[in-house]
Amino acid sequence: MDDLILQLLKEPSSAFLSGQELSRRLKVSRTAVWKRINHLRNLGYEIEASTRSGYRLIQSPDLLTPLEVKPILETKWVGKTIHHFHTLDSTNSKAYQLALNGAEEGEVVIAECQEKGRGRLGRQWFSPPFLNLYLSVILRPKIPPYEASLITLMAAVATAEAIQKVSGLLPLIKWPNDILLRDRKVAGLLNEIHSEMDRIHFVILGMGVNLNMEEKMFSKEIRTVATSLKIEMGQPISRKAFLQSLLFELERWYTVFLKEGSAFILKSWRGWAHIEGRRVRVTSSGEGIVGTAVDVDSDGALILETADGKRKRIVAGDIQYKR
Ligand code: BT5
Repeated sequence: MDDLILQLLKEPSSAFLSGQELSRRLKVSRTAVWKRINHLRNLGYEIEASTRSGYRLIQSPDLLTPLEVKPILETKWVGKTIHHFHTLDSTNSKAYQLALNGAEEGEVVIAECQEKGRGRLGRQWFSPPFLNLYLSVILRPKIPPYEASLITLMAAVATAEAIQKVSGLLPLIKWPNDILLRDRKVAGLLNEIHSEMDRIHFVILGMGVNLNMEEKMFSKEIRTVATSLKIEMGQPISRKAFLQSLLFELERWYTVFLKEGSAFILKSWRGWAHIEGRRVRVTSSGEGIVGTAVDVDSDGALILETADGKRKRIVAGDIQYKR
């Protein structure tokens, strides 16, 4: 019913809508309308009430509900269905469940807050409410499973591009899934795949982007390695506007990937990552290797040259840049 009330209050013709009119259109009592209006106020909607004229919507909060988001989306199919939650354990887990139950390509899961936001390898993603973006997109690409890591590279390119377009700042992609500003992590990606040997059933593209978090809100452990767009820009940013841009870039780059294949994605990824020739320490399966990054290959693996001149191919791991 909240969605319907907001829809009515947002109609261009409705400066004020009387309690009577609302109760008639919603088929509930005027007391019930009044209760829902109070509930919406608690959610952050500024609604003026006048005994003579009724209710008027003054301002909407920066919530990521379908009602707030869908009218501004510029995509053809990504985000046509948005599953919005106040709190979830993890948007990836929810999207995975929905996909198992037949959810379609392009459906998006958004949470205002995650209680068990997940990073890779059992790590956590700090996800406090109403500040940032935590979302998962369901994709069903018709590609072999070994190409799935290209989807991570594609999503990193789309995220970097959205960040640059919204903020004017120049992010750096750090292999395989971090987006950095001033060498600090502003966004992380967690992609999970459900497949058979030769066929992908679906990919869950999980994205966490720090938008309005302030430095003091980060825990001590990550304060020196994490940042947000607000910290970097010195002003708050509209989560809705960022989401609009992110989903637009994602749809665009995914379409490019399906049409053109990996070459175009890799070229663009290299442009955002500047990894060639950088000295890095790679931690992979508990083992540390130092070397010079040569490139990423067409499967998204990192190619590293060690001091003895040998080349190693690293499929999964974390890197640290060395000076
Ligand atoms: C990632 O893992 O970077 C993937 C993060 C993906 C989060 C999204 S949110 C929506 C979707 N649903 C989920 O449950 N997850 C996805 P990884 O590379 O393992 O990095 C995790 C590490 O980053 C942690 O161990 C911390 O050191 C650091 N970290 C945690 N929270 C952070 C934050 N909000 N901002 C920056 N760094 C953070």
